Amino acid sequence: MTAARHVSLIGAPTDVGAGARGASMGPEALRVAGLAEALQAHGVEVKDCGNLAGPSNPWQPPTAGYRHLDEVTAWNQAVHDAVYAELGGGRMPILLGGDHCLGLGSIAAVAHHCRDTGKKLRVLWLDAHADFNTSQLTPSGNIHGMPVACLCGYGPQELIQIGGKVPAIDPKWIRQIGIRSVDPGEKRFVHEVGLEVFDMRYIDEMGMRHTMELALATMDANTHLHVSFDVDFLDPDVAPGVGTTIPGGPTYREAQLCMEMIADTGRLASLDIMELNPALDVRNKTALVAVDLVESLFGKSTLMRK
Ligand code: HAR
Ligand code: MN
Ligand code: MN
Ligand code: MN
Repeated sequence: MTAARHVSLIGAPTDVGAGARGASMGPEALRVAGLAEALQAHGVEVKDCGNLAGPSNPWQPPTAGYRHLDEVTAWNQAVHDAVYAELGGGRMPILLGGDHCLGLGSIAAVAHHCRDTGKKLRVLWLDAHADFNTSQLTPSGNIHGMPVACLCGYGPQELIQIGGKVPAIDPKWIRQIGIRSVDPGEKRFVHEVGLEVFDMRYIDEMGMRHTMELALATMDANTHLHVSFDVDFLDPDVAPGVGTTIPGGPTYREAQLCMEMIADTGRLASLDIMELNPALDVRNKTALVAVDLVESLFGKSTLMRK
């Protein structure tokens, strides 16, 4: 819990893994929306590490099933190194994306840190998409549709080895929430590997409370909880500023409950805020919603509870 009181913001201004340009402006939009100030207001000490540097987006078609593999690799290596360094310094990294291909470097670093420290890892993947494609299965070649598969060891060698161990994580450590867009081959692969997915049908039928109770079950004092928050998790009415809007996502209140229940565990130790695309947003509304939800992740609630 102490690490969560010392946060490091790490900007990764790139859209090399995405199918639309603009997520490269995400880090600055989150800063403009007051992310650091909002965390400080909850007693969090915030260090803004500024933005990482990396190659520009060449905007090329796929080669052998991947778009921009070299550039995606360079960015993910930079993200891995920065996230790993902040964790080693006893701080809680918050990665400001950037497209979701960078979830690979971030979580590979977290897994690396957990190996160093003997912690158990639980990953909550909040997303409209499973991001479990491979070069064989992808309809687009966009690597932001592949990071979860890469983390589980299915992907190109240069990406899957970034955290120093292949596979970086076990699929059993992942819980996906909010899923409502999965490609046909990707769907078969998700089942084959046995990913635990709480899709929108599940949330509709069982409710967010029951969903989160299950997704957060069986953690203990030695668990490092990582949240990878793809902003397209949210319903597009709430969060239009993303490249791949999928209707039928969690409402504002459902998303708040999701974040509040994560906060209640006291186990949150690292976070990604990904896919925010200011070029598609309306008066920075989506960034403001993201900041509001992150406040809930850090314990803001309507009334004092404890
Ligand atoms: N599944 C589609 C593809 O692979 C779209 C993936 C979109 N991914 C994100 N991140 N926006 O979740 O191309
Ligand atoms: Mn995603
Ligand atoms: Mn090591
Ligand atoms: Mn998504």
